[in-house]
Amino acid sequence: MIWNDEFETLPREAIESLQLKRLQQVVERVYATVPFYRAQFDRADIKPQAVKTLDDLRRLPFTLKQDMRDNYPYGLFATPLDQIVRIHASSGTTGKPTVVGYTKRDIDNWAEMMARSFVAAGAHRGDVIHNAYGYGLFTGGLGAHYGAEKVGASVIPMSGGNTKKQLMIMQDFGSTVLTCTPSYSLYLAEAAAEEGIDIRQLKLRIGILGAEPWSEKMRDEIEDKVGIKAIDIYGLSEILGPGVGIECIEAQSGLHIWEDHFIPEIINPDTGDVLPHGEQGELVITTITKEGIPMIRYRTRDITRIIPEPCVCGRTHYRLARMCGRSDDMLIIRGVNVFPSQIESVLMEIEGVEPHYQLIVDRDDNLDTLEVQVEVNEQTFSDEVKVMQDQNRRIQKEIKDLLGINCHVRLVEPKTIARSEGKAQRVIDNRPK
Ligand code: DLL
Repeated sequence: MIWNDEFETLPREAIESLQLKRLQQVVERVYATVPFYRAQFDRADIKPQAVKTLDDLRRLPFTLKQDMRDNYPYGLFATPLDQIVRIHASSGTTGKPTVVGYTKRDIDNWAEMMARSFVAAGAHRGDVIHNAYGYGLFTGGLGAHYGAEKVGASVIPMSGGNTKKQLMIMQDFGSTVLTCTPSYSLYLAEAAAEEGIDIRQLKLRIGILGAEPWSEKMRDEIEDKVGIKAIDIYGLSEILGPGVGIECIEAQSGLHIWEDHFIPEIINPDTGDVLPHGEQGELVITTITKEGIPMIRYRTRDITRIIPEPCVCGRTHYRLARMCGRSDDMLIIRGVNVFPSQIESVLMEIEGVEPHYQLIVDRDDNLDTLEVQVEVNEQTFSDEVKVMQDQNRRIQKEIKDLLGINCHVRLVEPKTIARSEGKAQRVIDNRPK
């Protein structure tokens, strides 16, 4: 099923001509209303009228998270505050958060994109959507909420936390769709088992999971343990919140990005050069309909590639491959680039290993060290030492084969690694800065 037949199946030429028209409008507007953009364009010696084709986009300067910080809180808003009906912010790990504002029309567009996303994921009117994304400054809760209402489904505004209550409500209210982070869906399954509930027997059909990186193997694990179809959803507060892109249930392969609202580019993160479709690099997004805080060539830091091939579902909007991590989460260990998701894929292949892990990075005698802590199941943990040793060696060897680095593996007892109600913390980097 498709929510918005007209826009989701536009032929490529129509998408591109709409994009160009909207791009020209937004560039004119930010130049006229946002001093930061005017200064950026002037410095690059480019006037809005110079954008004559979609390719001209590459002549415009990038916008960085730091630019949002420098203009904290409202400096990048393109409308006066009396037109802004909602403010969200993303929790910066250091310092001030980045602040975004939405006009009434922005909120409507967001709900439209989330409605498309729910329907693409296989949800519809009549579904009971159990929304366990956090409500608050984080965009997950309210973003999913408005979309669910727009679809006409019954939304339960659970927010995060209070896991026992979540399970009770899920059981009693007959939740059919779960929205939360992938790691929290596994935590729910585990907590259900502790309560004597078989989560697989509940009415849940679909999980719409995102806000953190996860691997294909993690999907298998979730589908098996939670008993749902697990659909990947992508978004970031600087651009919209959840619903920038979503997998369709037909293919479960790549996330359609709503190209009538966004223009995606993939760049080489070191040189800033735009890469051809299909090549992996950093995702850059330009918003072409946002009013409150339009973003011109925003560097997301997320690593992916564009899949331009047509999709079986009939949607014509390009897909983005599953995010393989963020360039700033990429660990450089003794000179080797390592994404936590690569290690996750290795771990998930190993029998008896649970999908709960943490990577501890440190420095010893000027040498980087990596310790992989991963839980094993009760069975393995009670097996003879030899079984554990074999498993340990196997993980070490597979990581060495894949990434070429030596690591220390620590198999830990079930339930020793901290569970998260939101985004999981996979990496602890103790190296001196
Ligand atoms: O996480 C918005 C969101 C809410 C998306 C609910 C999906 C579901 P932020 O807190 O601003 O916004 O974090 C954005 O999270 O740049 C990615 O690095 C990461 N991220 C989000 N979705 C995915 C995903 C929300 N599906 C940052 N896969 C992004 C991998 C993801 N990483």
